[in-house]
Amino acid sequence: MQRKLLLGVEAIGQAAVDAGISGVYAYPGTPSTEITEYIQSNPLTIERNIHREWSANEKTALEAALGMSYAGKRAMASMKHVGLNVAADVFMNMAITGINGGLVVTVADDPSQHSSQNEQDSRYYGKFAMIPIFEPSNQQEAYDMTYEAFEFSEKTGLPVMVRIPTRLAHSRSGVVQKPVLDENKLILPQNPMQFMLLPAYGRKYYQNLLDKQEWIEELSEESAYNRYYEGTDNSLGIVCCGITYNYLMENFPEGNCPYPVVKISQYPVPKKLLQKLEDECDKLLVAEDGYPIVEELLTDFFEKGTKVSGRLDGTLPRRGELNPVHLAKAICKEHDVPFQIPETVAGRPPSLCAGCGHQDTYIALNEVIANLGDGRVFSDIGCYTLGALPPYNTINTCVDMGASITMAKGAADAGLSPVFSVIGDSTFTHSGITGLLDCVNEKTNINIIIVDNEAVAMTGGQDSSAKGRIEKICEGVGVEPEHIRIFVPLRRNHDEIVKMIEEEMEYDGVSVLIGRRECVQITSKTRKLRKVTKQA
Ligand SMILES: Cc1ncc(C[n+]2csc(CCOP(=O)(O)OP(=O)(O)O)c2C)c(N)n1
Ligand code: SF4
Repeated sequence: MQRKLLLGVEAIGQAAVDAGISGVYAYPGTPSTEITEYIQSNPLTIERNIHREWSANEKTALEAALGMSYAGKRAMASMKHVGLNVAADVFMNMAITGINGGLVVTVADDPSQHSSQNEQDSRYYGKFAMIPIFEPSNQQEAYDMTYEAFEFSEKTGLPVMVRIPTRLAHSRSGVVQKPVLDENKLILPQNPMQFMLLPAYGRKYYQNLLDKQEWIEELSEESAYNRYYEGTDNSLGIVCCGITYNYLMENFPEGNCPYPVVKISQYPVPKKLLQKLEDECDKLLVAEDGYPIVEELLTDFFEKGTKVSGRLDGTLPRRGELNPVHLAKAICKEHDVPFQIPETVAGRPPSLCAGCGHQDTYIALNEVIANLGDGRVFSDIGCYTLGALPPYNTINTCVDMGASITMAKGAADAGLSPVFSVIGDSTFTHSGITGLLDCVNEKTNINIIIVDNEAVAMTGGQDSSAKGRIEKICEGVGVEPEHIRIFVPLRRNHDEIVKMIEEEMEYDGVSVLIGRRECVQITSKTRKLRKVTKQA
């Protein structure tokens, strides 16, 4: 079989294609973005014309994936961890409806918050929804487990979550491929009411989900990905979840870890394997790259039982991603080669690119608000969030996608005036439109600046879902056309932009100012591409 050198995210994309998916549905978000990008550029995907367009947000993505599963075909939805908050409604409910075609939800978590607002652990969501979770420990498992997840989903009738952290997503290893499968045929669910969650049906289906729990626990017990490794020194037993098994074994290149180890890559947790470890060892260490979920499960509430250590008692750091050195320290082993960050990657604070239009918007806005007092610019998530840093120091908030409009509205409701919201074009279409509708309905006194660079720049320049149509959307939502203003964020337009913002600030109602200029990175990419095409 073919062997490829793949990133963890690419291994997942390749596995989904090889397993015969008919569609991937996703909204970009680091570190999950390349799963979809890999599928988009895969030759077989193109040959089969598999669905691969970006969705407007994670909720619409997961719902569409569920619809494809309803029609009997295999589908994958992919997102970053905070994206699952957006998709949580459908995620919880599809565990109850179950699936028809195999459905896999890939969620990439970001412990240490390399590029996220928080480091939440998606395994909680999987447990909350009571569905199987696959947590690979390396790239080959990322491939194998994703490939098998579709069949597992069809066998159990449940969606399967594949959870990976940033390190696994963005590091490479050789991956051996499995045979390419055909796509499923279009077949509607046998029970035409399977996806009907009126309470009379929902209660019954929830009971079905509860009834399946024992079975999926047994499947975890039998899983080839959950293993008990014998040791020679039973003074300590180690539980390693997902990638932490890799981190532990990097300390034992000969594979000679003296302590018994239970490796967990499939949930619900394999109770019997854990019981055996507890029976045979004096104390336990639990390593997991995320929250101390398994550690909490094993920690005896009344403190009568086995001593369990990990993130909760400080043996491992309470927050942030783990690494082999943490594991070495936890088992009192010297790590022979201390990890060092190469100088070329050390200390590069983020900043807006030279020539970025967001700068011109912030310079103009700063002039307008200079004498108004601080704390009135609500913002959001994207490249423009860098407006929180010097030399701009313009914006005061960044919480979750879309919150700039709704938080500004709440502050306006509280009496703060004037208030500003600065939001990107993709963030606006992701989850700003409904907030705008609230403002229109209540005639909120708010100035919304949509910094429209016609791209989802922060995640690599994917197409924005309403390119060139933002003003039409605002008008459709009910903003008065004379208070929808468009400007071009360029230094030479500074005075005009300042005047426009000041005029709208005087208006007691909803104003939308759209600053439209293409992201310069996209402009330069397009230019280079044109040059290459011309030369060819
Ligand atoms: C719920 C959620 N999904 C995805 C992301 C990842 N993300 C961060 S910024 C961003 C793009 C923002 O694009 P846009 O609003 O157009 O601003 P730009 O970066 O282009 O300035 C995305 C997708 C996130 N932080 N939260
Ligand atoms: S990538 Fe584009 S939007 Fe982001 S800072 Fe650079 S120029 Fe600005």
